[in-house]
Amino acid sequence: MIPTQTLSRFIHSKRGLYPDSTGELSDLLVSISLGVKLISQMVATAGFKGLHGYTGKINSHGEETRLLDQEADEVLVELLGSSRHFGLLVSEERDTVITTQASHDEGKYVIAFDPIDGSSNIGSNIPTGTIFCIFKKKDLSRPACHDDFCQAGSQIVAAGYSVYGAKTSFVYSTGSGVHGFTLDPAIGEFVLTEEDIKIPKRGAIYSVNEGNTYLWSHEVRQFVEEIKRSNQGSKMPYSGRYVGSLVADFDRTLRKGGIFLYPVDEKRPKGRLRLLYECMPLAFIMEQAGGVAIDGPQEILSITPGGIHDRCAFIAGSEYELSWYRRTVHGDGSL
Ligand code: FDP
Repeated sequence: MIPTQTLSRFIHSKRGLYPDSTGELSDLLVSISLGVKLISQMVATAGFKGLHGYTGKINSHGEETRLLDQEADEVLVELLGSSRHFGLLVSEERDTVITTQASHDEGKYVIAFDPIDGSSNIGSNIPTGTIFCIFKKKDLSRPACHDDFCQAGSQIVAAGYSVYGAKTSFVYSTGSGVHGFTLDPAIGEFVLTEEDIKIPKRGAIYSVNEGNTYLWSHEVRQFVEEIKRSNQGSKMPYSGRYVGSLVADFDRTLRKGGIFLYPVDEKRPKGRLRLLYECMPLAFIMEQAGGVAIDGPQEILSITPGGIHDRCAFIAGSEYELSWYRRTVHGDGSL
């Protein structure tokens, strides 16, 4: 079969949906996908290039950084920083915002990304990924500034992620559905494999790090107990699946339904995951696919980050399980 719908052709074919489009956002997505292809190649060859080890540096989150994290960060900073579309960049790997050549003039957008999500799985042949989200500057007539990242998730103009696993995939949304692509190594192109992905209304899988059970609130513990005991109307109980790479756990939840949860706990009162470049982009994708993403009491997309590295609780998935979670943990089942 001839792969007629490559990522760039697909994106350009959708431009008709946006009469005022300048094509800039389309170019950006194609640049990001090039970064993803380069990182995919790095991940695949990291073992024999000696990139599985540590840099010896500690990042702003107090974690040891890996050589692969650093290399992937440099690829994205170089590629996106020279695109002239982004005024500023935020990377999980850097403490402060990154100024680009376009900060003062034409850069209409800002982007936040996690170059390698699931770093602790590096070297174990377990999927990792890249996550990103793009905002338009709050005021196009001034240079990009830190405040452009302090916008609620509902203002995201595009978000997506890739998974480096048995295949390399690229999933994105610009606010009109979620589309999935697979890297065809024979031609070096992402090819459309799923158009308009929708999460099932109800699933049969829960995904959580159960090692944290005794750090959770009584209500979260009760929810996880309940979901293990009962799957009403089904002969089988819910299955537990936890890869420990957010992109992989999220991607499975999106396709199969159910619930992913990383709630606040005794040791992480603000949550574990990062709001700006993990939870917000994935919440945008989840909502576009018909699912739900909350931090507990509120929708993730209604939260405005106070700082670029803020942490957050993240509970996402199908309507049915999210409503159940809200009822049990927050006494509110309404969606
Ligand atoms: P990692 O630190 O390995 O990069 O937020 C990062 C993340 O992985 C997520 O990908 C993953 O879901 C989570 O942390 C894993 O946390 P636990 O090890 O606490 O379960």
